[in-house]
Amino acid sequence: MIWLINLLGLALMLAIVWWFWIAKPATTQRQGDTVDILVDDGVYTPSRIETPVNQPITLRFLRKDASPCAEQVIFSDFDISAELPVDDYKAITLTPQEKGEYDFTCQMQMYRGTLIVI
Ligand SMILES: [Cu+2]
Repeated sequence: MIWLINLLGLALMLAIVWWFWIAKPATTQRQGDTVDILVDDGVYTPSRIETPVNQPITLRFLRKDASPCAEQVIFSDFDISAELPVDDYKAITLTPQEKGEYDFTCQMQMYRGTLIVI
C-alpha cells in the first residue's frame, strides 16, 4: 500500500514541476488593437501575448475569480497596476517601446502572464 502512496506522491510532484517550470502556454497573436484576457482559476487566458514594438495595445481583463488573489494586475516594467472589478472588464492600454518579454502578475505573483514585444 505504501508504494502506491509513494507513487501518487511522485506523480503529484512531477505534475507540479511540469505545471510551474516546464509547461509553456501557447502564444497568442493579437488581432486588432485589443486582447481580452480572462482572469480565472489561477491563470490568465491567454497568458502569452505577442505584440509589435511601438504600437499601442489594449489588454482587457475580465476577472471571474472573486478571490483577493486576482484583484490586482501589475505590469512592473511599465509601472502600471490596476484593480480588477469582478465580472467586468478593465482595460489597460500601453505602448511597449523596446523588444523583450514583460511579465504581468497579480500582487502575489500567482497569476502570471507575459507580453512578448517583437
Ligand atoms: Cu494573486
